[in-house]
Amino acid sequence: MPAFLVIILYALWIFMPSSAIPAEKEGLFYGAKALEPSKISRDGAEIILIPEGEFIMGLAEDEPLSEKNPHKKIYLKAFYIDKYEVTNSQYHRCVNAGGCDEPSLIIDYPRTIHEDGKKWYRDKKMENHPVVGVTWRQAGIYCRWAGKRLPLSSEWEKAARGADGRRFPWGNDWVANNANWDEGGKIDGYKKLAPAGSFPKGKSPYGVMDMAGNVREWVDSHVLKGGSWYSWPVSLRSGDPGHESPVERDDDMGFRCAMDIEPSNEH
Ligand SMILES: [Ca+2]
Ligand SMILES: [Ca+2]
Repeated sequence: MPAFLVIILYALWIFMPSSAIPAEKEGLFYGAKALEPSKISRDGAEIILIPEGEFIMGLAEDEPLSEKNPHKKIYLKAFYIDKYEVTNSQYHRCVNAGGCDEPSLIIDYPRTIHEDGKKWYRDKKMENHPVVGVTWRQAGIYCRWAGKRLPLSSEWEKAARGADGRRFPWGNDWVANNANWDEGGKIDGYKKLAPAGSFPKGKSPYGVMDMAGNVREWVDSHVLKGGSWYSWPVSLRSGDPGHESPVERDDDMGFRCAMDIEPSNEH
């Protein structure tokens, strides 16, 4: 099928209504141990518990290209994940502590998010914006510095969409102002990056923010998930397998970290 037809099919499909979502049943236990639903990790970031259990990963039968990535049930142990995308101020602290290299962008890049492509992440006005211009390796280094790690693709997807196979973090139907995507700023209010957590109505069933849009996020497998301020809705679907980028870093590429329930460095 020609590429433009695939794009048109995607565009039509995204606006189709869909069926209701059943309630989910999961426990907040790890073995017999009750777990805190959220807490603060070493870098000061709030982390949210994603409970043990199965979830539906991938694309439903009626979604384009689902034959390559069909719905399947995946079991995951409980884990924690950052509530928000890692911000410039968080990343800056790691740089100042000598744990991380500075992020970087090409100054004259046409989409650049700041007039000074080198210093955007030091701008006070952008402290709470997600850090961008970080490679997969830099993202992993930050997470380890913070006592965490990059999420598995499956963990990221469960944290985004819950257990019930919904298309978006908030439900099955596309809602144009629940996320920061590429609409020119007139619908969601942001032409480029938004501060982390700007879309509370777009939160996931566990309360994780910006799992659709704003920055697409590195996961453990070198893939970027969730789409960005530069993406169309189809890429903001939680079950979209995501894409390896042809470039190592960009102004819409960021990340968040995950953490095991019992970190190996705790004794
Ligand atoms: Ca936008
Ligand atoms: Ca995101």
